[in-house]
Amino acid sequence: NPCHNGGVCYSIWDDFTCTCPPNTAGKACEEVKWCELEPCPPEAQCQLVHQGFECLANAVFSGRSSAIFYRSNGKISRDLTNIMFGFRTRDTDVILLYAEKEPEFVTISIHNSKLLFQLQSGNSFYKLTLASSLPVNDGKWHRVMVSMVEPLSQFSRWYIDIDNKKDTATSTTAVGSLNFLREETDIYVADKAFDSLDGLRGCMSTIEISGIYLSYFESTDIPTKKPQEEQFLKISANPALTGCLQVDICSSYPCMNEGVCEDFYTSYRCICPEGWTGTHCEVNIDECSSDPCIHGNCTDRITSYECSCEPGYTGVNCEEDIDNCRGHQCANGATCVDGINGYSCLCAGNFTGRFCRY
Ligand SMILES: [Ca+2]
Ligand SMILES: [Ca+2]
Repeated sequence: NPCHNGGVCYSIWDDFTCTCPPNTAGKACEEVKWCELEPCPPEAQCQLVHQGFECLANAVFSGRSSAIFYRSNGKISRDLTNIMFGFRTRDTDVILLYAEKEPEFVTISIHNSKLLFQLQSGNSFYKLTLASSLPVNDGKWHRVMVSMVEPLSQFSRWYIDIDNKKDTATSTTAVGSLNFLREETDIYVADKAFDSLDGLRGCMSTIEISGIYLSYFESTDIPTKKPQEEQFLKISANPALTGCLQVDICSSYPCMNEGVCEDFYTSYRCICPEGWTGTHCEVNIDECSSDPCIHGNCTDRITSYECSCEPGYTGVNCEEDIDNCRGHQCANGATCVDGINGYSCLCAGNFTGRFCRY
């Protein structure tokens, strides 16, 4: 049966045709549209790879305890000549990726805010170093590719490309490939490799090494067995925490009324100026809620309120009864008696009238 993956074969003249099951394509049903089977966890994105699929997601790291280790499944045969990934952090000195099989090793780190790639491989005792010229720890997503200039050669110069040619560098000397990662070499992602450095606080996308991904998901997370032969396996037991935001959320200014945005990689928070509250500082705090105007109506302002007083009252809170006897008209020794918004005269002797004039 020339039809793969359960396809049904029909003879036609001197040829054949296959009726392919859904999710397969090609003349002999040899191409499986793995991602149409929706094999990945809901938070992941399915990516077709050679003879299989991979589940991609961004992971968030919060220090040493979240480091993840990988190892080749022993069946990787392709040459490993490049590494690609995205990250975002505000760390100035941290290891993003590290692997060693003495004397060969590879390190991708942030050192003094610059991205640093170090590689010693092949039979070369030369340690190749490439660094970015721009700082990369601004908390925004950066895309990194490091690759052999001549991936078909045993030894080659390497180059680094950050943010799609925004920042590039090429080494002057040649070293070997990353093929030592095909053997029993632990690959540490976001680990504290040196005692002086803390673990990564930030996000990393799924790392890709020459088309093979370091998935953040275990095989138990994925009901469909990954069919591709060549794989890096996650060997550390602690689950990766996915859910890092794709974008630098604060750059879209989500906080209103001059609130300050704080970015926690998986979420953000607005620190509101005085007088404002709510998730995005969109709520004007009601300073009238305590009914501060004793004899008047309250109007809410920003960090303040204003009282418009009933006739006869004054003061910030309309608490003061205006002395209406000021300049009173009570005549002939009468005594003025203050009232609300007016006064009366208490006449002396036999005087009468509103103002004791008679
Ligand atoms: Ca207010
Ligand atoms: Ca009065």
